[in-house]
Amino acid sequence: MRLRTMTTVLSGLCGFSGLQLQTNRLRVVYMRKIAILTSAFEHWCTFAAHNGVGRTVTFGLLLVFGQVLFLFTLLTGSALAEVIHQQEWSSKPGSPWSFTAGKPSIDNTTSSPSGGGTLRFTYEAGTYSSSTVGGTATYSTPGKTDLYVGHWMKWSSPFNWNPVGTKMDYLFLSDPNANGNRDNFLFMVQNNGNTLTFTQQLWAAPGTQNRFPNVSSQSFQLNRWYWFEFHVRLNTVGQANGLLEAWVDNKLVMSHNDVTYRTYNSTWGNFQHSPVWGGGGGTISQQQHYWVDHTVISTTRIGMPGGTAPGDTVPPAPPVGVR
Ligand SMILES: [Ca+2]
Repeated sequence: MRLRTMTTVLSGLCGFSGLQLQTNRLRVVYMRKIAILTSAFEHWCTFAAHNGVGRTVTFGLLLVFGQVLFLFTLLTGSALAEVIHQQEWSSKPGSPWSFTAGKPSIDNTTSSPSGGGTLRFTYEAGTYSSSTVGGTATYSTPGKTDLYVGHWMKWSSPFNWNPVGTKMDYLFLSDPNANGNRDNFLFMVQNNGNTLTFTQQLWAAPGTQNRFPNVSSQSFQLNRWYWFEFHVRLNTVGQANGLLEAWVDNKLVMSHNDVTYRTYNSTWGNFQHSPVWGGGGGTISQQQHYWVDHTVISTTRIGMPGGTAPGDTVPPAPPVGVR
């Protein structure tokens, strides 16, 4: 009876906290643990009652209470530490989102893996002498040193890739340096859809720092949704020890642990869907689009919606002694 009550309470707690896949596994482990403990405690209570072991019962009770308290802290702590924001793009949200005037737009006609509306960036046909962008969507999330961002993305077909780079996302530090500029980085696609590039832009160290897939290569097709996710942990100021990971469709493609994200003390600040077509001009032969959906900003791994649970990304060691 107590076990059932405990399990019900915990289920309710876990359900209410809206934990994601990663924590689901954790909570299953702890629910099992707590169920076993509760069951053992009940048996002990019965034994103690029959044998008049009052002090031991009290001690047992304290032990179980401690476990429950620990579990509660763990679950609620995880819930608070997980998803900061999730956006389904059924309409343009208010603060802390902000948008360039009139664009991008909400598109309810394109089907997406997460359903409902999508965020659509439009590039008009023309020959451009410099970069162009179909709008910017900015989410302000200051105070974080470790951040995950994930979203669906798709380019229309046909689509002219920019000769230099077709950008997707930017992330800026929350504070400016002494000259009023913020260090930032971006992700873009180069080489006609065949290269995913990370570009760090440090004001104190002019000249960009590019990083490329070093785990698995990745090229992008048109008219196909991809789940894109990245993880960035700030470096110690003065040390090149920042962490960068990127996944495409849940596959780790990039993992670097020697990135300099900042040269002065600050935290992550503004995330942007800012698909700048550029770094240089070029010709767009006809109107084309870039779509985004299900934008998630989190402090832990998000994982592709509907995909397998994200776990460790280190492949298992090859079997030994198999003939
Ligand atoms: Ca949607």
